[in-house]
Amino acid sequence: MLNRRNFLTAAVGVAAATGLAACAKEDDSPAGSTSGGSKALVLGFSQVGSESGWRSANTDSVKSAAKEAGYTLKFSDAQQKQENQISAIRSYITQGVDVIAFSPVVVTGWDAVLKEAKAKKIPVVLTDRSVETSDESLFVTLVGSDFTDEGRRAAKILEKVLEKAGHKGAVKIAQLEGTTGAAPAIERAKGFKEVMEADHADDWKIVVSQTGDFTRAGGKQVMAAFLQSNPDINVLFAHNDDMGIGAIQAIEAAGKKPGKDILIVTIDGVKDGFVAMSEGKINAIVECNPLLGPQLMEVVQKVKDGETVERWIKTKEGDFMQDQAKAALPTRKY
Ligand code: GZL
Repeated sequence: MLNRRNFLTAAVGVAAATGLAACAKEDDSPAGSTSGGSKALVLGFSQVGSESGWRSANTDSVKSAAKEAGYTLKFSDAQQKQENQISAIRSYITQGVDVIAFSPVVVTGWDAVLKEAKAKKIPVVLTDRSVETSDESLFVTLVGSDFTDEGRRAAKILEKVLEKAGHKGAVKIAQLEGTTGAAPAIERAKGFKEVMEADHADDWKIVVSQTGDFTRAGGKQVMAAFLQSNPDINVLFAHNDDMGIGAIQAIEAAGKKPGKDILIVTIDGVKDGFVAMSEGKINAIVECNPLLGPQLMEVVQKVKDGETVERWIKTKEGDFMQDQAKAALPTRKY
């Protein structure tokens, strides 16, 4: 898995794939025209699924940026199943696309299919999430956020939320984790724990933690169970807005006030998260920018042209307290 130390500046060049684009496939964006009559770049993209508002915005960004760039986009939605992503990548290899890009649903289990792409000289670009592999040559770069830093930022902004709420006494935290085995789930939990253990070992405690699979339904269901087993929870850290929004429904059903009885910090910054924050139900949001499309297309062209690219191209993102929500809402792009 990528982390700040190993990959910040390692630059990797790749031979441009010369595979010919095969015949059309479902969900192809129209072939764009390119200067000099050369064939439009063909990009095979395997998306995690459509589990959250973040994911929908990410898909829109990839599709619109590919269209803007004049690329032929072959797009597949894996419905959060790794086997679907592997078969989509295999299909792109068979079709001889120029570049393969994907957001890996979990970090392990990719070496075999990525070796097949390498054997056919098709470069692979990771977007959003990373993979664990001992063979660095299996992908060229990651275009995405630093999830461990997002976890640290969530803990740091929780300090401000507690202070603003005038919280006194023990901080009993429920954690709604993302998809088990997914990079954002692993790394956000790690970053949050790092700050908690370093700066709040005596008064913060994660009393319960379980995956809600990044979905609203998952967040609601698991939070309801949390409230049964740990009625004295006074903070919720949710790895994404959608699980936080689902949890709000469970908190209200239990007769408690989200944002007051239970302070809530989430990650993503989708519009519905900002709406909940403007209603006082979420106390702070750590942004994770899904609008990776333009950066991805830029990198894809460079990779096809055999140019050297950075090993990790990080997205820029901010953090928002509740009193910033109303002003920020009109300009939120996702
Ligand atoms: C993060 C992304 C996560 C979002 C969730 O980059 O992988 O997946 O935080 C989404 O909303 O489901």
